[in-house]
Amino acid sequence: MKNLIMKILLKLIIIIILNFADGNQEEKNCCGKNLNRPECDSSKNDNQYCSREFNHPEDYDNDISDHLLSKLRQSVPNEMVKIKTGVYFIGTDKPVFTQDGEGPKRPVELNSFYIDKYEVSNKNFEIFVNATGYKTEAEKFGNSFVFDGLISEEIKAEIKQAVAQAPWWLPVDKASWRHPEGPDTNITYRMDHPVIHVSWNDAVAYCTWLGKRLPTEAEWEVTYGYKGTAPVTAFPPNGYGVYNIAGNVWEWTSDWWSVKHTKYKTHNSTGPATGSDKVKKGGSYLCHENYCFRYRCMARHQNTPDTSAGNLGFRCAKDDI
Ligand SMILES: *[C@@H]1O[C@H](CO)[C@@H](O)[C@H](O)[C@H]1NC(C)=O
Ligand SMILES: *[C@@H]1O[C@H](CO)[C@@H](O)[C@H](O)[C@H]1NC(C)=O
Ligand SMILES: *[C@@H]1O[C@H](CO)[C@@H](O)[C@H](O)[C@H]1NC(C)=O
Ligand SMILES: [Ca+2]
Repeated sequence: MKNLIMKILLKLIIIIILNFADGNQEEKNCCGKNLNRPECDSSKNDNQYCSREFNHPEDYDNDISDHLLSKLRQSVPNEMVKIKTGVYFIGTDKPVFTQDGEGPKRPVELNSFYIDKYEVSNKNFEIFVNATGYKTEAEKFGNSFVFDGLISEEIKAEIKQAVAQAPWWLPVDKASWRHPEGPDTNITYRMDHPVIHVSWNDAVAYCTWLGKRLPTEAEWEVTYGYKGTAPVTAFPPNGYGVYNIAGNVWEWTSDWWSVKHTKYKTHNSTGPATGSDKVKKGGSYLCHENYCFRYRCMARHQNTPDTSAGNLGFRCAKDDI
């Protein structure tokens, strides 16, 4: 009898622990995990994986003239919004996810800058790829993370390498910006959708090609432009005329990830000098108040610079135009 009660109690405790662990897991999964990319081996002279250097747009031997190149560059609409010089507050003293380093609320002095009105679209990314022959890291490494619910049964059956810690994000072979849910899918009817499956390195390459850069985390947060709950279903522009800054897709920023911030005023804060992960902001279409409440201004998450996923894109910024 005593034994039975002990057994039942033990089972209960295990169930409680598992549930708790699951809850935590869920929080993490919604934001995506890092892809385990092979190390770059410079001794092998195999540039394939030394992507950042290899992919530098200027290093591409393309047979189109400078004139055509600059014409192509100009065909990407330069729709940017100016954010004024000023002292702004970023972060929050009421974090929802303390472990993400959402706090504290702190002043940051920013010089004026310009930021893209829209997330970079498939169409504009294609102009860049057409001009430079650029290959994204997902294409080079041969896979990218796709949300479980979007994968066809055929492809799911092929996936053997289930990711134990992130069952909802599966590395799908040949998934890329052109094939967002795997090789049997395409972007034909999604040219005005945000480009996805682009790594931080890919994002930097695109912005650089246009003479732009990624926004810093501080710039991104200031652009968000208002405090409070973000719209869930509709995505009207915010007060600055910037679209989908919250939600739709997560957006890469130039900052390295850290969860420790000074509470004192910084100038043009660019984040820590080094790190292993880059900050992404804004949450995605998969976020929801009850599940992954990260489509908030101060919400942040991280990925290694060579990771890509179906809910992660970017927009560019610039000091001056
Ligand atoms: C890219 O090049 C392809 C092939 O020439 C062309 O069909 C497509 O329209 C181009 N894309 C853009 C956005 O200009
Ligand atoms: C692209 O996908 C659509 C379905 O979304 C399909 O009708 C079309 O045939 C595909 N195009 C190509 C070139 O595979
Ligand atoms: C911020 O950066 C700009 C250049 O981007 C520089 O001119 C300015 O002095 C910096 N401001 C501060 C307060 O550090
Ligand atoms: Ca967004």
